[in-house]
Amino acid sequence: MSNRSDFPEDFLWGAATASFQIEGATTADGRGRSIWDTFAETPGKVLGGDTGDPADDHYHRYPEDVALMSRLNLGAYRFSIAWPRILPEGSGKVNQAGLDFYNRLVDTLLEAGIQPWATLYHWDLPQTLEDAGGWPARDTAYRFRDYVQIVADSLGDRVSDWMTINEPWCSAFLGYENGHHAPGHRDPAAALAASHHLLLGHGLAAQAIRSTGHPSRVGLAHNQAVIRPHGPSAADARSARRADGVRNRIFTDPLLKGTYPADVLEDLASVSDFSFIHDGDLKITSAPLDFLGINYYSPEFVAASAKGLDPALVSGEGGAWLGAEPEEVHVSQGLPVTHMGWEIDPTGLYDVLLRLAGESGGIDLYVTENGCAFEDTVTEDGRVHDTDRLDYYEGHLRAAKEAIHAGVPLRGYFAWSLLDNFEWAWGYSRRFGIVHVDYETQVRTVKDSGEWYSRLAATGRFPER
Ligand code: PNW
Repeated sequence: MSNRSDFPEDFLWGAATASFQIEGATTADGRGRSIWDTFAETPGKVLGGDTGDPADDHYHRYPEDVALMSRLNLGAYRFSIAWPRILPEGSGKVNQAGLDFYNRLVDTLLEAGIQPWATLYHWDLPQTLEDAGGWPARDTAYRFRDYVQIVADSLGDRVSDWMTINEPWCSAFLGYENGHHAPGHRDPAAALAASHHLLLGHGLAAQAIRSTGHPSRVGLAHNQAVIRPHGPSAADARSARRADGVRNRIFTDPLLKGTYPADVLEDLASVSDFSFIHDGDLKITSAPLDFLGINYYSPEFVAASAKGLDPALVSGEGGAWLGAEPEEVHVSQGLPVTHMGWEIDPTGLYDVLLRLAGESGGIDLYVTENGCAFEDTVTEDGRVHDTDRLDYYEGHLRAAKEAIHAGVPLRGYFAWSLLDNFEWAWGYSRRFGIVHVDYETQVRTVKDSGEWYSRLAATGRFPER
């Protein structure tokens, strides 16, 4: 057994959460309403009718939760700031009590020696801004900039790393194209405009943060999809290319190159004329990033058509709205799945890290989310024996280690999630935590995966199992 570390000594070990998923206290201290309050209260949108309360009541229990992070040996904590706590109406009057909460959280983290990594938008858009047009409206990007300026002025002397937007694809497409997420619209043209305005908002927010003069770093958390053609046919390759365009390159090209991919503009010409791209926008969206955050869960296999495939393996259709043939179907490979039904394949993490290392010009990369849902129970011994989750983490972290050895500048990793939480349209039915939460009692129980992760974080070495 060698004593050498598996990870570089300064590798950052973290865990991640998001405001609406853990805070609860949705009416406390002047918080305004967000699109997720509205969506969750709309019958049929969230499984079981679950809402943002009580979640993990983290708004009141944050000292206990930071103590838990210390016990888990975390070097960093990725959390998000709820825009409607800071600006209940989306813009205008600042709610000092909201800013105070995040100031207390940041100070508590720093006292515990944990780096605060703050996401500025993890999907809880103030409802008033949605009523004024939401992300398909250009003005929302400017309102986002104003909100970010307020937060950066207040916390920028202590927050080491900012992520402007979490997963712009999810906000734009789940929110405005297929309606699975708030605000629940089904309008492809609106989704494309939303994508652009999220990127513009990112760029404007980066300017606002940098204007404070603090040495903090600016990035975002991007859920780059790992898209593979199901079969060797030219048609499947074409579907994969189109899916990659609208899932990945429509975001990474404006961010990293300051352009839009020509094939995507052509594929989508019948959906939108892209007149929402104004002169100068791409200069704003492509200002150099200090780091790139990558969220990865599972790869996706696409085929041009469901014809001839085992119907049991066709897990969904996407891209029919792209207009022209061929359509695009998602095909399962028959691998083991998590409680989300997402196939488990660590090679996807390796591939995405290699690809983005190549495309991002040598900036630091972080895995800002990776993890899995399983049906956990606290057993009679008072523990959660989540071997399946532990296997998932070990497999993916071994892939991350391989990527580092292949030269990827991967500097840290955040487990999704610190705590079981509100899993969006799935409500509380899907548990992603390395810490179990009993939603009746709010008791936290570190799962076996959490114990394992804490040992890895302390030593940089894969613990014996
Ligand atoms: C991400 N999809 O969400 C989010 O950043 C987290 O808030 C969330 O809890 C986590 O991943 C697990 O789902 C996603 O349908 C939600 O492709 C849905 C999808 C992808 C990411």
